[in-house]
Amino acid sequence: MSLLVKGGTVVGPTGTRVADVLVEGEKIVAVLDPSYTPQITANEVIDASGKYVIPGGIDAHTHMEMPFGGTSASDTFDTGTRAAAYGGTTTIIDFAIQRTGEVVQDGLAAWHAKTDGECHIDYAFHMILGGVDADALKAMDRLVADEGITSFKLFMAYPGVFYSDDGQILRAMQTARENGALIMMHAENGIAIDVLVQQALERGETDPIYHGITRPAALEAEATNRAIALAEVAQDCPLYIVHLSASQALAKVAEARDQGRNVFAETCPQYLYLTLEDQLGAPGFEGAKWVCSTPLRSKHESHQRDLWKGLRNNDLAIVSTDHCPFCMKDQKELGLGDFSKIPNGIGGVEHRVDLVFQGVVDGQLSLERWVETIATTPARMFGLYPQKGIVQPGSDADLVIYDPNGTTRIGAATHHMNMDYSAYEGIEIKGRVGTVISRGEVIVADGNYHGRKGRGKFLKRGLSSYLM
Ligand code: DUC
Ligand code: ZN
Ligand code: ZN
Ligand code: ZN
Repeated sequence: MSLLVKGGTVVGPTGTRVADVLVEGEKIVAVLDPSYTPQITANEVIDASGKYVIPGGIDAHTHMEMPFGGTSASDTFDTGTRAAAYGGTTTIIDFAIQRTGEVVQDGLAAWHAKTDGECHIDYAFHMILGGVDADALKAMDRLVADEGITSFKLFMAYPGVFYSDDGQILRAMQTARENGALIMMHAENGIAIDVLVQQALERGETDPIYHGITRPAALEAEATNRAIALAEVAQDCPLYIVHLSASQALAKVAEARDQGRNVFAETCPQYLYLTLEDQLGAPGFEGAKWVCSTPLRSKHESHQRDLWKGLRNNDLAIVSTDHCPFCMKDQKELGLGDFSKIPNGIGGVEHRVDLVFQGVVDGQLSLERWVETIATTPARMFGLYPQKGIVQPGSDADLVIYDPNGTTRIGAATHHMNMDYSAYEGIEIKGRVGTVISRGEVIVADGNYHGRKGRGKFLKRGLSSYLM
C-alpha cells in the first residue's frame, strides 16, 4: 500500500519547503521535490496544496485513567487516544504509576493491562516512582535496559501520596546518571503548600480559587531550584521540569541552561492561554474546571509573556498537555465545600497542536518552532527519534495535514474527550487539523474518524538524544 501526500508545505524543525511525501506501508520512503513525482504512482494520493504537512504530534505528558483523589481521570486509553488523534497527536507518552509501597514492576504491568488492545495511536510510558527505595532503584535499571522506559517522574508535591524527599530524589538522580535515564520533576514544595492549604481551610476559604492561591509561584520556583541543585550534585543528572507555569521557575531553568547544565522544561497550553482570573471570574463552584497543579497563574504578572519567550529561546523545550481530565459531575464535585478535594487536572490532549499553532498566528512562534515543540523535540527528548517526530525517509509515516485557513472552535459540545466541560470553551483557533495519518493509515480525514481501538502500538523508547 502506497500513499502520496502531494504539494503540501512540509515543515520540519530546520525549515519548510513544498514537497511530496511518499509513504510505503507504515514508513515514509521519500520526501521529493514536486517536479520528480509525476512519474510516481501510488495507491492513494492526497492533495495537500495550501496546507502544512507536519510530523504527527507527540504529547509527552498524559494521564489517561489516572487514579487521583478517590476517582480516576475520565478519559480511558480508548477515548483519550481517539481524541488525541482528532487533534493531530499520533503518539502519547503516558505515566505508569508505582504507588507508594508497590513493586515498580507491578505498577508497570498494571499500565500494560490498561492499554493492551485499547489505544488508537502509538504510546509509550514514563514511570512515576511513588517510593524510592533500594528495590525501586534496581527496578529503574531494569526498566531502562529491558522495558523501553527511560524516564522517571518524581514528585516534590503531594506529601503522603507520590511525594519523594530530597534524599530519595538524590538517590534516584544518581541512579539515572548511571543508567542514562531522564528524571522528570513535579517541582512544587508540597510540604509548605500543605500548610497553606490547611490554614486556608481553617479560615473557611474553601472555594476552588484557593487551590491556586495556596500554591504560590515562589514555591514552584523554590522546588525547581532545589531539583536543579540536587541534579548538579548527582553529577549533572539530566533533569526535565514538567508543567512549568511560573516566570520565577522559568528563571531558575534559564539560569541553569545558561551555565550549560543538563536541565530542560516543558509548559502546557493551559499556562499559555488561561489565567487565575479566568478561574476567579467563574461563578460558584465553576472554578473547579481549572484546578490543576501547577496552578494557573495571574494575568497581572508576566507569566504568559515569559513562557512564550521561553518557548522561543528553548529554555522551554516542549509543549505537553498534562492531560488529566475529570468531569464536573461526580468528579470535580468531590471538592464541593473543600477545594483540596477537587481532583487536580485539565483535559486538553485534543487541542495542543491547535493551541500552539495559534501562537504562530499570533506571532509568538515560528512555524518551525511550532513543529519542534509539539513533535520533534518530544521525540528527541524521550528516545523516539528518528522513528517519530520528523518527516523524513525511514521515519514512521505519522503525518498531519494542517489547514492554516481553517478554523477550530473549541467546546464541550464538539470535542471528543470524555469530559462534560471544556477548559477552553469558546476559544477559536485560526487553523484546523485536516488529515491525520498514523503509520501510513489515514485515521482522521475532514473531521471523520477512520481509526480503530487497538491499532496503536507500545513503543519501547531509547535514551534521550539530549544526554550529555
Ligand atoms: N497535576 C495535575 O494537575 N494532575 C495530575 C497530577 C499533577 O501533577
Ligand atoms: Zn505533576
Ligand atoms: Zn538562556
Ligand atoms: Zn502530570
